[in-house]
This record gives sequence, structure tokens and C-alpha cells, in this order.
Amino acid sequence: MRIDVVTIFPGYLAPLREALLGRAIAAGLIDVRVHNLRDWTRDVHQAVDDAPYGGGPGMVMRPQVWGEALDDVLGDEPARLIVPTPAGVPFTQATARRWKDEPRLVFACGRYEGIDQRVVDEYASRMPVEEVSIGDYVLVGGEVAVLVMVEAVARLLPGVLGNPQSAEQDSFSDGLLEGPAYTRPVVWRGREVPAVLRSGDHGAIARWRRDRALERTAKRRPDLLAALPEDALDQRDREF
Ligand code: 6GU
Repeated sequence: MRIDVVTIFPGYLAPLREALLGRAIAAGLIDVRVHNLRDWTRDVHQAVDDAPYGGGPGMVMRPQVWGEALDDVLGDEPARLIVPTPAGVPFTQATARRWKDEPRLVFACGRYEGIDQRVVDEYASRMPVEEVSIGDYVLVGGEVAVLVMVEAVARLLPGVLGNPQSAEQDSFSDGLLEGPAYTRPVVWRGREVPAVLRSGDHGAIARWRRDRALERTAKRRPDLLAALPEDALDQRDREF
């Protein structure tokens, strides 16, 4: 998968080269290219923003510089354009699953009060464009949201995770939060690892894990339980 990020703070994306993502890049599984929006300014001040029409606080990113940058970065390789914004549609695990099969994602990071809306409207007339938010809080710009989204997508790509089963068994993959996990020693500060996990009874372990996942989801995310499809819970789940 090829990933392009256009931003006025390229340094913000440096963590993409660390750890799991860094290894995926080094292994050639993803090709990440970060571009500085200011490279496409033509004025001496390299201005990327201007005052909003209609008044109000903050600044809006100018359409000309975005248009030139995106025309160059997009070239003629088909891509999906992603615009991170707190005013976007929520990014979820389902979004990550949908994007993982795309050959190319291009992220346009806005700062200030956002990018002139005509940029989104213009590119939406030629290609798939999505304005997405990573949660109900406001960040200073889209860069951190891009780190979040790229990591969520990249770990679903074949060969990126050491054990592909981890991606399948995660929180959200079955619509429930994952329950607690334990490792050695059996007793730590007087706290014991639940006996069932040491029993070797795989059926009992699976049932216990399912119950803890249901319990945790009911307590922390009742909205997720309510949203499960009709057939997601079996009789035994309901009894729990
Ligand atoms: Cl994608 N961008 C910004 N600036 N703030 C956010 C966000 C994105 N998602 C949640 N808050």
C-alpha cells in the first residue's frame, strides 16, 4: 500500500518510521511519503492560510496551494483522499478494514480552522474523498489523527503483525471489548492468575474469555452491546 501525507509539519509524522510501522516500511509492505505543503506556495511568506469569509476566529487554509500540492502528489495513480477533521464522519475499526485493501491513501492534513471547503468538493468530483474524525475531542491539526489511522490500517495488512490472529481477535473485531490478559508469575503481590486460564480446558477458557468480554463491554461500552447484530449473542451469552 502507498500512503502519502501532505502537511505543514512533516516532522509530526516521523513516528510512522518507528516500531511496527517502521518495520513494515523497511520490509516494503507500505510505502509512506510525507510532503511539506509549503513546497507548493509561491509567495515569499509561504502563506498557507487566510482570514475566513464571513468573519470569525482562526484562519482557513487557502485553496490554491492545496490544489497545486494535491494535483502533484496525486499524479494519475488512483487514490482515496482522506481529510482528517473533527467535523468528519467517525473513523472506526470498520473504516480501517475498508481502507486496508486500497492501493493508495492520500491524507491532507488541515490546521487552523480547516481547509477551504472547495478543495474537498473539487477532488470529490474526481475521486473518493472522505472527511473523517478520530473522536469527539478537538486536536490542533490532522497530523496526530493520521498517525492513528495509518497505524490502525497498517496492522491489518498481511505480514505487518507477527501473529495475524491478533488482528482477528482484537477488541472490536467481534464487536466486543477484549477481556483481561495475564502472564507469569502465577501470583504477583498476592494476586493470582484466574485458575481457569491455567486449567488447560480450552472450552472453559474460551467461555471464560467470552464472559469477561461481555462483562467489560456491558460496563464500559453499553453502546457496543446494543449495536450488536441480532445473531451475535448465543443463548449462553444471553444467560450471562
Ligand atoms: Cl481528524 N482532526 C482534528 N484536528 N481534530 C480531531 C480529529 C481530527 N478527530 C478528532 N479531533
